[in-house]
Amino acid sequence: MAERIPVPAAREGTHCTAAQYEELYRRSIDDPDGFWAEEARRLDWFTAPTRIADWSYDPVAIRWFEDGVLNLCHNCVDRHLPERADDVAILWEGDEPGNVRTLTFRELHAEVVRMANALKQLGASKGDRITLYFPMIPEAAIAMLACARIGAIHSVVFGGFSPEALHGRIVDCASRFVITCDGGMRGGKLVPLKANVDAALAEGTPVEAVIVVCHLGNEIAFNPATDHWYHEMADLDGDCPCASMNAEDPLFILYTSGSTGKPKGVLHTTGGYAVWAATTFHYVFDYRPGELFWCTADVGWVTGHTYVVYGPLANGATTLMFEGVPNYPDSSRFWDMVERHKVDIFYTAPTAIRALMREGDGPVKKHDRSSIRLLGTVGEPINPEAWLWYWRVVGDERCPIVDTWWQTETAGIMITTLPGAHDMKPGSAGLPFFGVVPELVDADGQVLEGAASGNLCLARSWPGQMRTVYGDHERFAQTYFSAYRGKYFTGDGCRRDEDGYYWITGRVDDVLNVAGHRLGTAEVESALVSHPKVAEAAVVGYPHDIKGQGIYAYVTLVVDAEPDAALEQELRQHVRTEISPIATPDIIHFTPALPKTRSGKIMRRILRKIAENEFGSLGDTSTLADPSLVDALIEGRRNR
Ligand code: 6R9
Repeated sequence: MAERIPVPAAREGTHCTAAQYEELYRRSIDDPDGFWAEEARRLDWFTAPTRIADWSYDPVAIRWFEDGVLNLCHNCVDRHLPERADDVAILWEGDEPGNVRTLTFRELHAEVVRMANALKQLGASKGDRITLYFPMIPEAAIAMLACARIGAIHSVVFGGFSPEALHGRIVDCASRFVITCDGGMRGGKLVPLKANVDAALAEGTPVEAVIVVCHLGNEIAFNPATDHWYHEMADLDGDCPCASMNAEDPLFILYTSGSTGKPKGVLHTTGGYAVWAATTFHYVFDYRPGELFWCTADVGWVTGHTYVVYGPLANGATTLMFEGVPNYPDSSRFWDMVERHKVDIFYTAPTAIRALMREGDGPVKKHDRSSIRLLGTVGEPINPEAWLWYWRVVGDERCPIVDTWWQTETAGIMITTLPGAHDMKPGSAGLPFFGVVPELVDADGQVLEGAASGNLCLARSWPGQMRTVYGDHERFAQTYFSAYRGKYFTGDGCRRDEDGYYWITGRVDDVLNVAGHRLGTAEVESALVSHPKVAEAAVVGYPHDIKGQGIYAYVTLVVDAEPDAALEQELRQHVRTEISPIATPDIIHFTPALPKTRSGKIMRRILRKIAENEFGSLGDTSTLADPSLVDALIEGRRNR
């Protein structure tokens, strides 16, 4: 029996007790239209929707609230002005401790209007794709909200991605505009964002104008043909009304890795995304006015979109944005900030918890954490040891923990316990959120009942579901709806226990989850083979203490290339510049050949097992063209 930890007593007036969850969940399933029409009222609509759900998974067409009209920027900013203009909307802390800036809703409104006017002045309008490339500074959120305000579609590219990766994303959605800043700081090191944009544009893009925010004042190259210093743009203060957006008008594109090919542009639309972000934030974090919410994710990931920016602000919450990293200047940084700012709700990733756990209890205990009321995790499965450390040491066995399972594709939280409602099981995400119908399916597509393990599918649409892959609806249908007809397939394996709790076991496709970052093995492979000395590469994941999964690359070289330490270093560096430091292989294993079937298919199953040090369970190797290769690969693994 897995450990079961009773949830600490709910506070007075909690948004959802166990009994209310049962009732609301039932209603969300029996009467989805009624349920979501009601939840949609947490937003301000210019025209309230009367048509609620309209979707089909075969053929794939998904629409929610389709006759509703709204603007998400209005919902995150303007509508809070009558009641909380002077409340803090964004509390920012820079890389250096104590470098703090606050923006009230009034100030945020003024900033968003300025940025929206800047976009309009340069000719951007409704439906334009605008690429944002930022460190974690308020201007990232301001730029997102400004796009939403004028109806432009933002595509935020993580500031840690290379010029090469940025270039691919700009071209894929044909962005005519980029908003960035001179540079950012992470852990005392400068990230040259503007220089990266320059390098991306040098390869040829449709970009006509780049707005450059001055953040650090570092030296940058300035191209008068395209670049506009934001602080030098004139006439930005006039009013800028919020565009009327149909619920199904696109809100943003966010690129994410899949099992094949280049990253896909996940497209979310305005109404469904807004309802999902606002509703999940309200229930899962049980937010009350005046509380300080801190999600440590970067805005370059979906977690940053939904729980740094849109979810909190749509609820009128104060959101904390942090530019730096958990171990700078030392590994007590998170807890130092919790103490100084009196954080109420703290939401982070298992990889950060594991890294901090390794530093011992000291850095945590020396700071007062009594302000924390609720803890959360997201991004990858959390191992029970890390969960228990989070519970005992960080939360003093006082704060509920929500382990929230969801994906870029889902917009927001899908499986979680609710604080005040559900007992917790370390390592299990818990129960489905309202309207979510998980199904476990075996390899033959058979739906499994009761306690079982299988591939995790979702049987019904929910408002926050992605609508398409930008520019490639066929790929959308193929990727998510072809494995099991009539169901959305998540790509995750999962177990359901006797209490109906879900335990995500990780990806069952060729997607890696490295320190909570999604990466396709195919992406890392194509970066490796783009190096002139590499003939072939096969990349798999292997268990890594801190990162959850590490990257293991098997590489064959062209004739004359020497498999030495210098080349290993060179290949690592090559992947960093092609994709990002987060994609750097942990282990490079040079081999004269890759194990293949007689028909020439790489046998990844065997490579995975060897990388995992599971030599006893390689399964059938008799179909290999050269079975003797396996012994050599095992020998090579042992020496690493
Ligand atoms: C939000 C986000 C999605 C993949 C997902 C799964 C893994 C996320 C998890 C989790 C176990 C959790 N994942 N949360 N696994 N427990 N609480 O991370 O989106 O970057 O698209 O990744 O992350 O494998 O399929 P994204």
